[in-house]
Amino acid sequence: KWSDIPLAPPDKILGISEAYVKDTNTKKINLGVGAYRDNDGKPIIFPSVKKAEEILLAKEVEKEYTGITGNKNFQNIVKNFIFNNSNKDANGAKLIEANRIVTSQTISGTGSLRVIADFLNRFYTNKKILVPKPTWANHVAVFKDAGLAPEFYAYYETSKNDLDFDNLKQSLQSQDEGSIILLHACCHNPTGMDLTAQQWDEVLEIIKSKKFFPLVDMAYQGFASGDPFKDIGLIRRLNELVANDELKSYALCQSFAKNMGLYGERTGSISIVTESSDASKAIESQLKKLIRPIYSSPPIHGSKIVETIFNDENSLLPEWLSELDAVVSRLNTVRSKLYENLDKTNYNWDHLLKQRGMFVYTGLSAEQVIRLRNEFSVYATEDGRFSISGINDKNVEYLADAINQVVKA
Ligand code: PLP
Ligand code: TYF
Repeated sequence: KWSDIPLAPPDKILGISEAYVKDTNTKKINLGVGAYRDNDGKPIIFPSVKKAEEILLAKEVEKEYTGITGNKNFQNIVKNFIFNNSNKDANGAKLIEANRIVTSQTISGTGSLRVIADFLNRFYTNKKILVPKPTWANHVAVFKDAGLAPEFYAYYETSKNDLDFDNLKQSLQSQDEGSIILLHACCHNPTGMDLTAQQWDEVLEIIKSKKFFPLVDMAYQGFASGDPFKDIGLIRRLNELVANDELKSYALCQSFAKNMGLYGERTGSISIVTESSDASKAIESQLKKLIRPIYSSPPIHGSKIVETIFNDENSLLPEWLSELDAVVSRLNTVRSKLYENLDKTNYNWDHLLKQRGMFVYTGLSAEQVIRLRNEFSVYATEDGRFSISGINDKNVEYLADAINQVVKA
């Protein structure tokens, strides 16, 4: 009977926005969901995206289905943008040239995670997937629903408000060989703390010796440095390992939701670096067989925007890059302003300045976050993650004051 179906709990992140909308306090602040807001607290459309849409509106003459894995032009743009780093990564260029990268457009980053999880469940013998503790909650949900077995590896120590690198290495070393391992390419969600190049090298050594299969999730490319070409150090390093035959294969889930502001357009991709061009052919055919009975083919509006921007190397592409840089620079400004206004006598806030991306991971307890919500109408998830694009010139002092009061008492 339908009436026997139990009520499911709301999503922890999206539930925050629902509660925020209902609050009538004019000083309310939404630091829940990781979606960009400008200094007036409003969502934006990148002007380069708007221009691309105008071009599409004028010239589009059909809305035909794209292929099951998207169209070649979009796939090539992704390959060239990320793996070839726009002609700066010779190893990636060779992999593309040798047909060793299979790319499929997907329903944004979440869709790419689900497709690769289904694919690995079908074709990879080991079902264990190691994910950092903490990680984006939906990682665990997607992997479980696809039949994989997520398990945490140490990543961050909240009591120290810092990476827990020694434990990270130890917890990977203690694993059996052959697991899948999820790596956040940059701007780790929720902590904002990434590994240094040196630390990545140490982790990659373990990955090699343990024969783990690396699955990279890159939802915030560009948000670490302001430049998407600079935020792919991990990809470059993985390409180098594959080129040197130290690693056979890895996969990348990627999204244009945040860095092009295409959230609801659901535009992203999955790429699998394979050991040979023959393997690529088989994998591509299996991806098609997997996707076809789920959603047949991906949406086309967002991917056409991406294509329009990348195909105009002289104006729209540099415009988008500078708009993205401005977004990241505003986030860094509000991060410093929040830091400046926080009372450092009772609490060391230095970790805020080391974190990158859309979030600060405050280290506040669930009780403190709940007090912020109940007493100050400041909405954030109970793990103490603040999505800082909700901060602006008008509310940063109110917010810092609220935090100071909650920390003091
Ligand atoms: N991966 C991480 C770490 C994220 O934070 C997000 C979105 O917040 C995604 C993937 C997927 O986002 P989308 O499905 O909107 O591309
Ligand atoms: O804030 C976050 O971490 C994400 C954001 O369809 C999000 O959960 C929201 C909706 C969605 C995908 C990602």
